[in-house]
Amino acid sequence: MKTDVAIVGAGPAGLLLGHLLRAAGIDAVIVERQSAAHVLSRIRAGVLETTTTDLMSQLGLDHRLNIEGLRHDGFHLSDGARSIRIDIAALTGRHVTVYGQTELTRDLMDAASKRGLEILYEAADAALHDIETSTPRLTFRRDGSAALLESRFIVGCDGFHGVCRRAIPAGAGRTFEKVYPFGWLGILADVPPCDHELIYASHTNGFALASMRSETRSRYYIQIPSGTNLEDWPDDRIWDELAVRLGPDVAPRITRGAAIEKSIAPLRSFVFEPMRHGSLFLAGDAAHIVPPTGAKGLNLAASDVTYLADALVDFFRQGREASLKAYSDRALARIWKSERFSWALTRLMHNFPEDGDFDQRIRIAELDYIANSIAAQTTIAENYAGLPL
Ligand code: RFL
Ligand code: PHB
Repeated sequence: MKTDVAIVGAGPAGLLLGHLLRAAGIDAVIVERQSAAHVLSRIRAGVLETTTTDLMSQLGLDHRLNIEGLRHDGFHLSDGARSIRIDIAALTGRHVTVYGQTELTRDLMDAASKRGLEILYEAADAALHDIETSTPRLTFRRDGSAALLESRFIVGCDGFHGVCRRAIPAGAGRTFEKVYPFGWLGILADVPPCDHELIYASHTNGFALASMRSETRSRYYIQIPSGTNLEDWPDDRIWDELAVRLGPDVAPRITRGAAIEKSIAPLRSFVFEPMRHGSLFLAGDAAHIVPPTGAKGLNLAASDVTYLADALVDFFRQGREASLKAYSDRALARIWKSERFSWALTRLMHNFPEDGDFDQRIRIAELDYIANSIAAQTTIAENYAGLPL
């Protein structure tokens, strides 16, 4: 099999890139390890920047997003003592859209075959060869037989645990990493949300987040120590803890219900530089991870592939390599700003085991500053809404 661009991974990065290339008449094939149903069963991001929703509009794939997406003009930071509303619309003239990653992925998957984007699901043992040449090869196993995909470029959109980043020889790249001693336990339930906006809450028991997928489906998270067992958290214990952490004003508005999904996600900040080695490019979680506090992961995947698609179109249409050479630096400039924001919001809103009374006072002072400073609120709002491409 031959194509222009072989993409590994059918998450948001791979699917968006595939569609952008097909829209420009460039051939692309996506090779995905899991089944489509498995990819759609992963409950992840919920908040889209306008850079991401604009991309779906540009692709003409925003029909359901425009109907079902919830426009949010603000969100809340609370610490029990007070709730600070970050008025994104008033401070920046922008907004974010609440639309689940599952739904965005479904829209991209459903449109793939109509647009000539081939996705090969359940492809096992993907391996990269000759990435330092202009004829890289991807081998894998599918339906019990060995398969080969030849292309001009391979793009690794295969997430943090994928094979593409690992195919880059040691010494050809550099890793920057921060692992947090806690994770998020998420619960999804078909109950109305406790508020029409998201609430990020800092509490002495730990962080909590009240989010949603629709007017009838809620998504909540609580900070839990690394190593926590999901079995130790039956639904009632989670609801009780959410009521405590979200505070007495919000607690009466929480509607409890049976979990339709529960999972634990570790928190990590991670960047791999550069995002290119020879004919291999990396995009999305394959190259970087942010803790979910800033709602940036999926949005960064979308900005990476916007830059990369532009550069690949330049290469295939005009034979120009300059944009491909600039891709890694261009993407990393935006990535590091989102890394900074996600780290800072995580630091502000979570309990760290090493924190003492001093750190607690600093946190209170910072929240107090944010509550009383339009400048501080604007900084948070413009980062949350998404920095320009
Ligand atoms: P993905 O989504 O991990 O997709 C990678 C795909 O590659 C496949 N794969 C392979 N395929 C073939 N061969 C191999 N060897 C392969 N290895 C892996 C995988 O099966 C998969 O289908 O990466 P991508 O596309 O870069 O997208 C990144 C986003 O998924 C991620 O950044 C976000 O979910 C992060 N995130 C959030 N981002 C936001 O922008 N806003 C949010 O509100 C938000 N909330 C979250 C989040 C992530 C969370 N978790 C679970 C980590 C909330 C949570 C709890
Ligand atoms: C979510 O709804 O899953 C969500 C929302 C905001 C975040 C992270 C996750 O910061």
